[in-house]
Amino acid sequence: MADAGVAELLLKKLESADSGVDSQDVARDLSVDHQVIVGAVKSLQSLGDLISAEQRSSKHWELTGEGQETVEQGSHEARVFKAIPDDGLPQSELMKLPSGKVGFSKAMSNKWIRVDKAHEGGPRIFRMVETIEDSVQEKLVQIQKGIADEVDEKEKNELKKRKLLAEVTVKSYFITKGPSFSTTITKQETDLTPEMIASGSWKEKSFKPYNFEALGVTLDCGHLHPLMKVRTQFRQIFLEMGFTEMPTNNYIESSFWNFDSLFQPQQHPARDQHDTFFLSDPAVATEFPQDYLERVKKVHSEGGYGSQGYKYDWKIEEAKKNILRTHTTAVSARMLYNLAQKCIQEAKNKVETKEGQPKKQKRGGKRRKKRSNEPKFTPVKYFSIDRVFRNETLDATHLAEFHQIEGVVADYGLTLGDLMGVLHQFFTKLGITKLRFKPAYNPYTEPSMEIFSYHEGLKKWVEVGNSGVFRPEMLLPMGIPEGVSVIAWGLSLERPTMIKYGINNIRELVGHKVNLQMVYDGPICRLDS
Ligand code: FB9
Repeated sequence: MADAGVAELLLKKLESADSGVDSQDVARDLSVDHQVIVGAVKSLQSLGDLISAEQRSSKHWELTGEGQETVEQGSHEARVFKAIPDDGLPQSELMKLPSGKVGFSKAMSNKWIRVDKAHEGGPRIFRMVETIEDSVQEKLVQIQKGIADEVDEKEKNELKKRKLLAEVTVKSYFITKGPSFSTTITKQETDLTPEMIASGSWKEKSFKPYNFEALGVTLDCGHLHPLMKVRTQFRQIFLEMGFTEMPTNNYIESSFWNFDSLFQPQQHPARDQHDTFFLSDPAVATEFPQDYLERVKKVHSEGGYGSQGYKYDWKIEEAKKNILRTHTTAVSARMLYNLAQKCIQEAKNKVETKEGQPKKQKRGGKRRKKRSNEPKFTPVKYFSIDRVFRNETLDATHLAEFHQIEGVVADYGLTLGDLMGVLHQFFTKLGITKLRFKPAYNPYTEPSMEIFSYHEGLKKWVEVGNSGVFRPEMLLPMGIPEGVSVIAWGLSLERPTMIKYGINNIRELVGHKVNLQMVYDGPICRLDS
């Protein structure tokens, strides 16, 4: 039966009803499932005030399957009584009957039967009475006939305990005529067409009210992983701060760029196999800027640029080892080296150009003072967000890899104050305004600071990153001009993502156990709220 037909039948019943009708009664009268009537009620409600419907719930007693069987065959105890002949029945035989176990104990407690344990051949069951009254069956028959009120609550609950009766809650609607009641359903237009406007026919039509609560159609499309959503938000923050993204598409890095170029000594614990993944093939890198490599070797082993160095025998073999990069700071090192080389080359080109040209004399004035051929350094702001790998102890919040977020600013005369300032600006865009800085140590930055933020929810200060000023022993061998300083900071992508999406175990966020529905259902990410 179509819903429209059911809806019209419902209206007809309502018209002839004194006050209202119950949806369960209508379903029974029309021999349809109750949900069909519920659907008709919803569709009539969407048409306006044709009807009013108030949700109701009522309880009634219903026989269970076993209860129905009891009505037909008697209670278990009655069936056991009837199965015992005048000369009795071995107890072992009686227990094999379908109603044996349940019926035996009930018949004993009713004193309908007795056990003769001394009987030859083993315990034997005998009747104790000529006839019985099966009150359980009688009560169930009364309830089935709809005269349940004659059975008191205590008895009903007893039958419920024996799983012969169940109390069923039925939800229904009490339907009454609405202010705009009518037995006919006017088709409601869902579109106002140009033709209606041109002809004026819209004036005689009824339009379906706009449902502002309706959800949009679920698009069958791809879904971004929460990490990628948060990465996009961080990328947006860096871009609006004027930062340029670094090329991080090399997970494999030489130890030279990952450690040596950062003035991290070859005996540093972070460089051993407990903390770093080494490659077996290709095990070593072969191409390095030789002049730069020599300067790095010298600053490690003998010092230089005002530093005493580490005074150890620096080995190229150690620097050549290929690893999975442990931080994206390796990329920052490459970028800063390339930047320095570009400045040096430009300075050379400028000098060569000058040497090839006739010197221009100012009219009448003195010759301009010869500019130094010091490379002219253009300030830069770089960022990176990509995977890094560490041979860490795994736990609920740490895996052997994570995404590092790194910001780098290079300019003349930058100080720790500039670093604090850029950190305040960056974290404010994450909605983090209360920051504290704690002195720390990194091999490649001095001074270094751990960054803490006050977590209103946890009511405590939590670490939100690390930062520092790159050391001269790192920058000067690259060729970064004197006077230029580089400030940088880093944090992870996973930690803010887990906090934003309420994920406690990192394995729910990444890895083979991830519930893809979490990816589908994940809301958009707004870091600032
Ligand atoms: O991300 C971290 N915590 C964090 C970050 C954001 C955040 O956002 C909230 C929603 C608002 C919440 C928490 N941390 C750094 C701190 C801790 O989680 C720490 O236990 C884990 N750290 C990682 C490294 O652990 C092996 C996070 C990761 C980290 C640490 C340091 C750097 C990068 C990532 C760095 C650096 C650096 C320093 C100087 C110069 C250049 C780079």
